Amino acid sequence: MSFSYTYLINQNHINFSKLAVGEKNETLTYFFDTQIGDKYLDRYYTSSVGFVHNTNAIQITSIGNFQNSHEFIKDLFIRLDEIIDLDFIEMSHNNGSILDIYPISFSSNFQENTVGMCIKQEVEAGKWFDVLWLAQSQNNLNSFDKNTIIHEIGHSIGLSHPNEDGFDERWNSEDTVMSYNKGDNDWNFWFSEGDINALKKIWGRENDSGTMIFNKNFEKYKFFQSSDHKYSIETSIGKESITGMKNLKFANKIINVEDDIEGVFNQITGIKDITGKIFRLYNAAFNRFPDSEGLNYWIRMNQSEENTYRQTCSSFIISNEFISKYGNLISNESYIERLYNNVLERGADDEGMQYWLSNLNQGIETRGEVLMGFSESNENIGIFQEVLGWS
Ligand SMILES: [Ca+2]
Ligand SMILES: [Ca+2]
Ligand SMILES: [Ca+2]
Repeated sequence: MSFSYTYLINQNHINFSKLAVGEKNETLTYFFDTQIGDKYLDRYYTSSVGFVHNTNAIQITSIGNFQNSHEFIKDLFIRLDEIIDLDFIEMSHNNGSILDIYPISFSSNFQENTVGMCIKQEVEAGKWFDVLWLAQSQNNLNSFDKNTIIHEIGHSIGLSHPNEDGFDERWNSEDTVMSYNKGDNDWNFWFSEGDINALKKIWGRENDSGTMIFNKNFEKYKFFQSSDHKYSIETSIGKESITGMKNLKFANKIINVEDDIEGVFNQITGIKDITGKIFRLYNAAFNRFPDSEGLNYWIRMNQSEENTYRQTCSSFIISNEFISKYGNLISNESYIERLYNNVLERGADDEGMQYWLSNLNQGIETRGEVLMGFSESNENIGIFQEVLGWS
């Protein structure tokens, strides 16, 4: 069983973090306590009687910037800031900061095995977190300490234990820093892919510069338009809005949202007319979103009647891009399998497979005609309508 970021999502917990940061705000201010010595923390929480304030509720012994833990935390926030839309600013005092971090050697509310704690604090005017973590050794910030820090910070920015059980033996700190189990080799002290996906889901992908960054090649993604002309990209965490963005950066290219996404959707004038048919053919033949220029070229060739739709399909089929997607010498059966995967995004059903296979084997249809059949099937037109935001 593979780990899913959704195991870290608990909406109640997220809501607390979101309210702490503030609606329409994307900056989390944090404070790192460098003042060594004994001190008291107050507790603020809500109960059935309303807001409660317990003065001097927790006694702690602060150890200041233990083994450069302050630098570790600063670097953690700098690195995370670039990835998620939430932004981090350090404050020199804890008056109004959202996250207060205390490196300690003692806390009166810790049990024998407690090494860290993320305490939710709440008054009528707002919410914040106190994070306590207990250094394990006298003379070096080890991987366990770092894991404790990132785990507690993870809580403050909305992550829960995997399915609310940090000890679940199926996962360890390599799957998520929110696990209480060590990794195969060591304690992990950077957010896993699952952690990052959960954080992107909660806070959004960083977009402040007008550019959003995606890990895979452009061709791996699907794009959607909504009925009110908003645009989104489908990623491993679902649909993410790209409306108002300037550029999207992929592993293999940078594309311009206005030219390359809106510019493609704007060429579609109807579901069943030639503009829609050629759009669908791009996905069927190449399994990708059309490029604006290419789409425009083939629409013009058809509208001026220099080319028929059937001839366009033949041109697609002999292109290098088609051959690289489908292979040259594959069996009829594999060809149909790939059409199901690429066009309809599902495996073949028995009845469909038999139908297309017998048409191909008996020479009733060519491979080009089968491609057109898939591209113009009701199922694919349904997918296309969803992509287009038309119903
Ligand atoms: Ca950020
Ligand atoms: Ca931001
Ligand atoms: Ca932003």
